[in-house]
Amino acid sequence: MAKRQLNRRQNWRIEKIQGERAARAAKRESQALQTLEGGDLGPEQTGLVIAHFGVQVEVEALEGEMAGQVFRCHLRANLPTMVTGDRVVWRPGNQGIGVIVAQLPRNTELCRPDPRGQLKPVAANVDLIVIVFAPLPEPHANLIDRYLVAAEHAGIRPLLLLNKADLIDEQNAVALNAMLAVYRQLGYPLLEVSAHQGDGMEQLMQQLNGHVSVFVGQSGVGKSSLVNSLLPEVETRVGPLSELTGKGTHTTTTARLFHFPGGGELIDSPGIREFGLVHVSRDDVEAGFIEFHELLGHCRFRDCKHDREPGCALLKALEEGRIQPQRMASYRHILASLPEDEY
Ligand SMILES: Nc1nc2c(ncn2[C@@H]2O[C@H](COP(=O)(O)OP(=O)(O)OP(=O)(O)O)[C@@H](O)[C@H]2O)c(=O)[nH]1
Ligand SMILES: [Mg+2]
Ligand SMILES: [Zn+2]
Repeated sequence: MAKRQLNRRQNWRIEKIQGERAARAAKRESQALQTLEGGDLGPEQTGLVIAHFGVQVEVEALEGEMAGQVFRCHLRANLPTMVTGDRVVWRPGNQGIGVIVAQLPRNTELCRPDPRGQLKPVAANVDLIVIVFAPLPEPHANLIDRYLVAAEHAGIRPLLLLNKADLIDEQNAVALNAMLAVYRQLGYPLLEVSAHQGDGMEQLMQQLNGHVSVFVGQSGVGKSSLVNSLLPEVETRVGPLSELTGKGTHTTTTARLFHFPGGGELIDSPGIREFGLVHVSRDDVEAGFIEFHELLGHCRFRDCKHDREPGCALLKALEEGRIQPQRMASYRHILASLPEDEY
């Protein structure tokens, strides 16, 4: 009991300190904004958010003589949260600083829950989600399936990318190939590359050319290494795997957008520990499993939970091998993790 009270008091203190810190940052921000607004601001123009840091974002000018230049921008009050890939209306100020006046509508929005389970957009206006995995850190099919559900939900095309092909060996090949076979059979585009040795990188480049893509996946799979290999003039930070756990060490901390010389953009995003899907419904999850599409609506009971109901079209397909056991397990795992009311 005493311990719990102490924890509550500690929590309260932490929240108080964090609240004060946020208030101070907001005050500094509004003072900076006032100074800027009081000075000479250039005309309103469109820009592209290429990275964001707490309350400030980096905007690339898209128009006029300043096109291509990057400005650190403050946000006018009451604007929604900006993410990498957002198009905005902004006004340049002095010394590479500017003010964002408005956010332009997004075509697409890739979201994921933050550690508190609140839904946060991570990238805007992308048309290709590149789901990166590798022999090491050990890949999880369930995480890939979660990304596939999120991609379907957001209406964004997925591409599966196995990086570190140079690390495929006798020990991991069987399990890896079995996993790849599952996705090939489902018809998902899949590439095997090595950022280090260059294998497959040209095909990857072809797939990305002209698109706005975002690299997602566990920490340590080599997303930033792929960026460095695709765009040699970019030198984004790469970090080793933990010797203790074999997992990534969360090197990239903010999503950042890069341009391809021939057109198209690429967003490198921070790796994640796990990808909860709290914002989707049971229907959304089912819609994210493409092999279910032709079966849904064919169960005997309209509210079938595909658990052990008689006359279930999904269970029958599972028995007949038209649904792969790994995918059914993944589906159940995702459903079990949704909040109660969705389940
Ligand atoms: N063997 C091998 N190692 C690679 C390859 N690509 C990346 N790595 C290594 O994998 C580790 C992690 O690479 P990063 O590029 O930092 O991974 P990341 O996905 O960006 O990680 P986060 O930023 O933490 O999400 C580094 O030690 C890289 O050198 C590859 O093709 N082959
Ligand atoms: Mg990285
Ligand atoms: Zn059913």
